[in-house]
Amino acid sequence: MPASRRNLATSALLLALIAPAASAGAQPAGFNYDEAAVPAYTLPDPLQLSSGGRVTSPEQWWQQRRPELLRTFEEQVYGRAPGRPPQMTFRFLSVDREALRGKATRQEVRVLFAGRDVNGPKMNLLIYLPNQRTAPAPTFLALNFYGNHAVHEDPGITLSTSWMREGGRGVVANRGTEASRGTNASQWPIERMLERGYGLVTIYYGDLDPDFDDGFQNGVHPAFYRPGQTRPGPDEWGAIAAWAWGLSRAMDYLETDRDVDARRVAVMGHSRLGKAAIWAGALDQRIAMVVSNESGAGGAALSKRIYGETVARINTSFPHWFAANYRRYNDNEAALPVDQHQLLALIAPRPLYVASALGDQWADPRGEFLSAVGAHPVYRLLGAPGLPVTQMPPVDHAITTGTIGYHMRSGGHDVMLYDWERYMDFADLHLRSAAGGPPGGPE
Ligand code: GTR
Repeated sequence: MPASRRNLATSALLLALIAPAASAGAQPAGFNYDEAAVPAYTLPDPLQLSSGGRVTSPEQWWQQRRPELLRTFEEQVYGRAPGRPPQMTFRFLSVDREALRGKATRQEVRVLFAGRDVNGPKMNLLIYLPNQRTAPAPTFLALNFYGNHAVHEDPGITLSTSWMREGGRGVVANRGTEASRGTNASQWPIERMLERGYGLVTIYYGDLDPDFDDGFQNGVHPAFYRPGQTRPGPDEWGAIAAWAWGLSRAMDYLETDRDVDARRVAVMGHSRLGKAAIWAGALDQRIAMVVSNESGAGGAALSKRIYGETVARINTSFPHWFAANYRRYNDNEAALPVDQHQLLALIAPRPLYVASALGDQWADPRGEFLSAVGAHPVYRLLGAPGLPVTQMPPVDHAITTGTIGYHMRSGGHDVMLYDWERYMDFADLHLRSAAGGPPGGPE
């Protein structure tokens, strides 16, 4: 290639690197999207102990293999997070029992991570529960990208005061405005969820960690530094782990709310928030079901399968997402001691739904499907049906009958009504009976 063209290609790549938000829906150039060009790779066996022995009983899974896999994902991929802060408190911000024309009870709860310190790190939960119900509601719990006020036009939602990215949606000087209300509503069919008997709890992800690389000075990380520590260690939490940690702290609150059935909470996340949803589900067995909507690299998609986004690319575009140790595998996926099917297996035997979109090749739909296939043996070991198919289903054909669900929707990188309807079909199967709690294993 002549030097001038090479420079052009380099600047196009650089532009893609520094403008991640703009490239989120596109398929960045310079990466492999050709099935025939995927190099051969070997996946580590979820049922083989690092010492070499085979896992043949559920006890061995719970006592040996699951803990060792969790530890490896913590140390090498997402980073270790602290537990529940002992001084954490909950404050009620608002309640309206006649919200959305009487269909819902809307409640806002502030979680103060540093106890009474209102200036310390905190997050706001926005909760909608169906008024038409006879028991505590099964509920979806999900982080959102643009502030709680963006999920619905409901004027009763408190406008977020957290930092948010500029570039539309009424965001001015990195803050949401009245014009931001409802600007992300297409991804949140709240009335439909209420109609189908589900509640929704949502949190702006920037409450936990604003999504840019500032060396971990803002967000929740600094509140947990040891004296003298200025950033997380190489095996300590990045932003994805902080977002996942927030989901667990939301579970802490939900366990105290009598109107929510905390044993029937499904965590759902889209894209980078899908990565966080899976990681939360792997760590926290109180989460009864996990939904990954196009979570892609570092989420449901296999890393060793070189297709779409790679480890080097994700660590370069988003240096703050993973533990620093994860950079060891830049352009070296073969050296990874784990792969993402093993992460999905950590959710077993709890129901897991993996969804892809045909137009989202960057996230590697086939790699997401194969990851679900790779988690299946662990579901079987634990006595759950797992994924009922071995071949990728046709586009817009959802597999919802097993304990692993899957679909590839037509269209691009997004959350659409089709996706939510399938998640609710799947939840109807697994979460509707108030009698059973989550089929999780021993803590
Ligand atoms: C992309 C990123 C993906 C995905 C996506 C998103 O830029 O490369 O891994 O997380 O953003 O979160 O929308």
